[in-house]
Order: sequence, then structure tokens, then C-alpha cells
Amino acid sequence: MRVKIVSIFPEYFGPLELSLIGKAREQGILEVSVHDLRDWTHDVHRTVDDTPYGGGPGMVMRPEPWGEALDGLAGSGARLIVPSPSGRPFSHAIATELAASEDLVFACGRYEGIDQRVIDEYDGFEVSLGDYVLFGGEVAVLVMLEAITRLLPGVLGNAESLVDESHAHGLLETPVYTKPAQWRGREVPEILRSGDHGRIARWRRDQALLRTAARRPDLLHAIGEGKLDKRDLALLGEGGFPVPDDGVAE
Ligand code: JD8
Repeated sequence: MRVKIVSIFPEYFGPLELSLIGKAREQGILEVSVHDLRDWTHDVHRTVDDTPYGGGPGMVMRPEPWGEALDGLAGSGARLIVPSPSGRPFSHAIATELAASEDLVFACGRYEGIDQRVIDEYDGFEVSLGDYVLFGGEVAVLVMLEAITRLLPGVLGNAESLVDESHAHGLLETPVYTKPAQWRGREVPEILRSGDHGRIARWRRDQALLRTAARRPDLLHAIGEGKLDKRDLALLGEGGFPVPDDGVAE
């Protein structure tokens, strides 16, 4: 996968040298290039912003530098991703979709954002990390790239672990424990030390169901028809989570 990032703060992307993303680049699974938008300005002040049409606070990123940059970087077949607080919510599904792309270009906005004509010109896909406001798109790109890269074949040691991940199967992760069995008077649940893998699997599903029902009932609803068996529904009922008769927890 080829990834190009355009930003006025290219130094934000040092972390992409590290850890599994750094390793994926060494292994040639991922090619990342970071570009300074100011390289496509022609004035002594390397100006990338101007006042907003229609008035209002702050400044807007000028279209010309972006046009010149993306003409060079977002060739045919490249997909332009634009982090924006007004974008579609980023998700595992979007990460999976983008992980199937050959060529991704990320446009990092700053100030009040990028002139909308740039996004329209390159059919940019506006994506948001969540309902809070950041200073710019850079950290959003770091988050998205980590979620996308770990889905690329060969990046994760045991790809199996991708299968039983939360958001992959729709339930939140279960609590995890390691040695010592006692810590500050706190015990690791006995069942996890029982060696009874059948009971352990059931316990973990129960924990995932109860945690999801408590913290993310929206996810439980999204799981949809028939994915929750009678025992799941009984557990949720006992846990005080109303279970409608169509088998989909409220
Ligand atoms: C891109 C400029 C800052 C946003 C005026 C503060 C994503 N989940 C998210 N929250 N915020 C962003 C985000 C914020 C950005 C830019 C993404 C470019 N800003 C602006 C509008 C209000 N300032 C984001 N993904």
C-alpha cells in the first residue's frame, strides 16, 4: 500500500518510523511519504491560508497550494482522505475498506479547514475521528493509519487475533489478566486459571456481552438478528439489560 501525507506540520509523522508501522515500511508492506504543503507555495511567506469568504473567525487554507500538491501526488486511482470534524465517523468498517486500497493520500487541514473546492475537485472522502474538536488533521491521520496498517496482511504476527477483536465481531474486548494470580489482594478470576477452555470461552463471551450492553448498547443493537443466542439473551436479561422478543438487546 502506498500512503502519501500532506501537512504544514510534516514533523508530526515521526512516529510512523516506529513500532509495527515502521516494521511494515521496512518489510515493504507499506510505503509512506510525508510532504510539506508549503513546498507548493511561491511567495516569500509561503502562505497557505487566507481570510474566509462570508467573514467569520479564523483563516481558511488556500486552494492553490493544495491543487498543485494533489495534482502531483493524487494521481489516478489514488483515494483522497480528508480528516474533518464534519466527516463520516471513522470505524473498523472504513479502516477495512481503506486497507484494501493501493494508493491513499491524506490531506491534513489546519485553521478553520481546507477550501471546500479542493475536496470537491479530488472527490475527497471526509472522515471524522469522533465528536470532539482537534487543532488539525494530523493526529487523525496517525490514528487512521494505525487502524488501517494493522489490517494489512503480514503486519500482525498472528492475523488470527484480528478475527476475535472487538469491532471485528461487534462486541467489546473482555477484561484481560496476566501473572501474578494475586495482586494487591485482587484475584485473577479463577475460571481463567481453570484450564477449562470451554468454560473460559463462555466466560469471555459473557463478559464481552455484559460490557458491551453496559458501555455500548448501540453496538449490541448493530449486531442484529439471531447473532445472540438464547443463552446470551438470558444473560443480558439477568444482567438487567432489557431484551426485546426479536432477540436484539435494547
Ligand atoms: C481536521 C482543521 C480544526 C476544526 C475550527 C478547530 C477529525 N474528530 C475530529 N475533530 N476535529 C477534527 C479536525 C479538526 C480540524 C481539521 C480535522 C482541520 N481543524 C478546526 C473546525 C473548527 N478548528 C477531527 N478527523
